[in-house]
Amino acid sequence: MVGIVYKSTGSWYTVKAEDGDFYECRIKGKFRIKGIKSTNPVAVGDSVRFEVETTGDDTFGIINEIEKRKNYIIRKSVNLSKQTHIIAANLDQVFLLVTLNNPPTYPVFIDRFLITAEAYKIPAVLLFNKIDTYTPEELDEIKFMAALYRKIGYTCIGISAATGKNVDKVKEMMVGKTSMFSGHSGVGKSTLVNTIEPNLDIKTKQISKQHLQGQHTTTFAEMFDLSFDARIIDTPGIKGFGIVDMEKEEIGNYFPEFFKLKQHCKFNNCIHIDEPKCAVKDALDAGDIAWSRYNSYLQMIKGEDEHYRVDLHDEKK
Ligand SMILES: Nc1nc2c(ncn2[C@@H]2O[C@H](COP(=O)(O)OP(=O)(O)OP(=O)(O)O)[C@@H](O)[C@H]2O)c(=O)[nH]1
Ligand SMILES: [Mg+2]
Ligand SMILES: [Zn+2]
Repeated sequence: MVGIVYKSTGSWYTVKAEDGDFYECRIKGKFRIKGIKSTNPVAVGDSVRFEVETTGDDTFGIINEIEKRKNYIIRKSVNLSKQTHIIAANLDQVFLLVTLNNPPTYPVFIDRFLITAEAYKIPAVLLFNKIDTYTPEELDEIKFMAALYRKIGYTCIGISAATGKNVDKVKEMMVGKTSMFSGHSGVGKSTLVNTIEPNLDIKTKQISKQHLQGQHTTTFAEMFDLSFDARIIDTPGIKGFGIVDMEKEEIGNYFPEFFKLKQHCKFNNCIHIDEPKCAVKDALDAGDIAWSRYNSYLQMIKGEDEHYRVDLHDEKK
């Protein structure tokens, strides 16, 4: 049988077969995909082949093949670790939820996420959530960030999952597509899914527990069919976003505003650091490229970890 993985707990996979029935599946013993060393060989969104087995009253599936992925979002929990994790596969677009505070989302994290999406040509949208909570000064900061990313070409929308503000705009973008919500824990991913489709009633963080930073409310990625011909993957919050398998020379290609200028650099293999007559550095000096972007770029080139938020709880792998 053929189906799509809707949920993965690491040992069990919920697969929706073509006929619409859901099966709880396991994977065959030593099953591994060639070339990818990830902690999860099968990810939400994967298209799989499986056989149904029945023992006594139990019916379950055995996944024995994964179809080639159109794309996927993969990350390392820290840059130096060899452990990689495929967050989801076969996506039409990804939404990154960003909050200014509670929790803070820093540009370095946003940029690492965007670069990974660019590498697989997955359209990415930034959703600045919780706009109902900001002071006028904070709103200015959000507007500044949104303008910065819009200039590069990313769609940015200020939303409130709590009040529903601009959620219709998000829904419009989702029609006919498989999308994913990503971002730090507590930015409101599950709340937004609930606002979009109230009858799903996904568990979200209770207000009284909001101070417990680093506690993940959503613990496994899960896909939901929505009533308006759309699919959404709700994911657990991520703290850091380690870039996987990118050559130094290639990273600049995934910063669209750098890539556009590359042809004007003196050297065609310019990595925009010490080279003379570098169009990217010139644009930086002229204020046409944001320092925060260049800073993120340098960090990725040097292979440094982003600065993680101080967090007492260990991140879920
Ligand atoms: N004021 C306000 N609160 C919000 C908004 N969106 C989410 N929240 C609150 O933020 C808290 C965290 O929301 P969740 O939806 O659980 O966050 P999450 O991103 O799913 O978190 P994880 O599952 O841990 O990754 C909850 O208490 C929500 O009620 C918003 O737009 N405005
Ligand atoms: Mg959640
Ligand atoms: Zn250059």
